[in-house]
Amino acid sequence: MLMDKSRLAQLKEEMREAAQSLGIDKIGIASADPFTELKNRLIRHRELGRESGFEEPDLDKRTNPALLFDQPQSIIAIAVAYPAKLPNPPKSEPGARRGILSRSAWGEDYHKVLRDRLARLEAWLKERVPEARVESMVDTGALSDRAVAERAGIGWSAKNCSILSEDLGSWIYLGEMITNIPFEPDTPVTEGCGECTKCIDACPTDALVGPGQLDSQRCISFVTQTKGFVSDELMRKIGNRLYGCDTCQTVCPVNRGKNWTHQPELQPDPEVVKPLLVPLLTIGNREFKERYGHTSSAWRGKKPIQRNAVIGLGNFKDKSAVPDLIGVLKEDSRPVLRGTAAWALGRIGGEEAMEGLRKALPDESDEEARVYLERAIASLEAGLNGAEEGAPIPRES
Ligand code: B12
Ligand code: SF4
Ligand code: SF4
Repeated sequence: MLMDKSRLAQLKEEMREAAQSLGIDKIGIASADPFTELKNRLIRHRELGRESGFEEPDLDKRTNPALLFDQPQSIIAIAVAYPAKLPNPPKSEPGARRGILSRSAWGEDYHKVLRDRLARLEAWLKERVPEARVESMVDTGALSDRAVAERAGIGWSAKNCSILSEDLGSWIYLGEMITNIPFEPDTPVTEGCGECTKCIDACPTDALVGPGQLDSQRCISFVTQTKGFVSDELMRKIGNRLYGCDTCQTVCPVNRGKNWTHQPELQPDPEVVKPLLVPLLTIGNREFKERYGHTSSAWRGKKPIQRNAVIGLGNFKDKSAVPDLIGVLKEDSRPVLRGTAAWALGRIGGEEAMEGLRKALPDESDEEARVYLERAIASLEAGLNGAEEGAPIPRES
């Protein structure tokens, strides 16, 4: 592409100035060179079994922009900031317990919002450089959004794994656009965590096995997005999280006081993001789509969220939920829901729960769900509320 250096520098400056009006909170340029160090890191990550399985499996594509785009010249990285505080949060009370969606799932699905911002940026660029070619991606693309953002100076790669920006914090979604425009790359931000280890110390499952190193299989955010049975240990640690986990970000001092309310599509409806748990147990497909279909929490369907609602009720030890949980145990067609309801009843305890469990046992045909039922009964018989002991419950395969 024929463009002299001063024109390129001017265009870059104009683009930075236009960002806010395009709905973009931060913009930076990364070179399109291969991410060689990242590749080694990803190989090691895989060898250690720490992947979630949601990543693009082809590590060459993940780390070499030239395999995704003909002669890439630079990558434009963007960040869009999202809210961290719920206005007038509804109370979670005995008899009316609530679960919570992570902040990354508040408001409109961020894939849609960032694609919109990238489309606006593309139109802006093409107006000025008609021969520009671009390829945009958000989350589901092959590239590591965090590695691109880090290289483009959006923020540093923090100990909680997030891209953390001094001014925006880590409450930012990331996206990028590979281009044939040879913009001058920006300088990466120097690591700013210092001696702090608050996120590592606060992680409920010790999933942060080191600074910037995550064992995804233990990360609650990942676990809430699985569809199968969950181990007793992890169910206890899920607490009332219905989707995702924010703990390693809420404890971060850089995030203190940061709450971004200027992106209209990303503002939460408190009743949607902090919903009552009991109604979720029997929510129909149509209602689920209406309430959650527009959020990023819906991508795995309603089953994980319903399973997590059952787990939440168990963790609250909410006796008033026992009849509803017995309803799931008796009537839900999905073994994971029945088995998890048995676990929740075992955790809550009491005569009514025990009776429900005993009555359901002879009819339980699924082998794994039966294990949960038997274990819940055994623990209540032993006077242990909530299977305090016992062999590990089978994990999702
Ligand atoms: C798979 C995935 C997950 C998995 C695994 C997360 C992980 N940390 O690996 C699960 C389901 C657990 C997950 C959870 C979350 N995710 Co996620 N996820 C992704 C996805 C699709 C790929 C991430 C990946 O490849 N990880 C593998 C690791 C090894 O690589 P990486 O993090 O991409 O790259 C960094 C490391 O390699 C590191 N690194 C490189 N070399 C070396 C060397 C050493 C020695 C060390 C220590 C590190 C290091 O630096 C790179 C840049 O930071 C990206 C989107 C994308 N396409 O990139 C979103 C993405 C990372 N997720 C995002 C979000 C918001 C989350 C959650 C906060 C959601 C929530 N509230 O529940 C949590 C945070 C969990 C956490 N502590 O990381 C955002 C992050 C935004 C930000 N500000 O950083 C992304 C970028 C989506 C987006 N487009 O906005 N996620
Ligand atoms: S998202 Fe939650 S479980 Fe995962 S690393 Fe952060 S604090 Fe730990
Ligand atoms: S809590 Fe501390 S160590 Fe963790 S990301 Fe924030 S500043 Fe870094």
